[in-house]
Amino acid sequence: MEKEPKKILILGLDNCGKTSLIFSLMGKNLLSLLDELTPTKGTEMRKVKIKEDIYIILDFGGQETYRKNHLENLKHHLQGANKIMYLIDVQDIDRYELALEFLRNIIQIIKRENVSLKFSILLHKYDPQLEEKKNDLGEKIIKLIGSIQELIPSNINYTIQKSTIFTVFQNTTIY
Ligand SMILES: Nc1nc2c(ncn2[C@@H]2O[C@H](COP(=O)(O)OP(=O)(O)OP(=O)(O)O)[C@@H](O)[C@H]2O)c(=O)[nH]1
Ligand SMILES: [Mg+2]
Repeated sequence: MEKEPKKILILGLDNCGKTSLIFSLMGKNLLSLLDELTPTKGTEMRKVKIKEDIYIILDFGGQETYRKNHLENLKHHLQGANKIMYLIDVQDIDRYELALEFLRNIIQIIKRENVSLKFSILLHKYDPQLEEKKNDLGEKIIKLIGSIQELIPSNINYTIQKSTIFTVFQNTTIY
């Protein structure tokens, strides 16, 4: 008997790497990926089979024109969802505040709807060379982590992970 599909919602600002991450999870190689990527229009649904599990992944285009609409519709999508992934582009320092603001709005809706689901915050584009460099960015990321922790109420279970598509997908829980 086929297993019940798992429903995953992926949100974040435009250009933060959501569609790339999904393609990379689907096993597409990076070269084909670079050709295919254009900003996601509205919301795209992808069905992915990994071993015996089927995932329904909702990819919410992050451009400003769509974000308000996503917030309005989110409560419907939360029904039956198993997991939310929220991506922040760690290399896009100038938009950390904006990324936190969008996250804040999403958290409010989750609180209001009182749903229980897994919640992962992904610090994305945490490429291997960033690990090696000890620079300003490291401090900015630590501050960003602090802001995320302040924003999320303690009764919501979440993890903060770093991720990149520039290795075979790497995803390490750090908090
Ligand atoms: N350095 C780096 N770049 C990445 C990574 N993941 C994705 N990118 C790049 O980020 C850019 C945007 O990727 P998309 O996957 O289209 O971003 P998106 O979040 O789906 O954007 P919207 O569809 O507009 O919401 C592309 O040029 C990708 O190659 C990563 O791990 N590291
Ligand atoms: Mg996209």
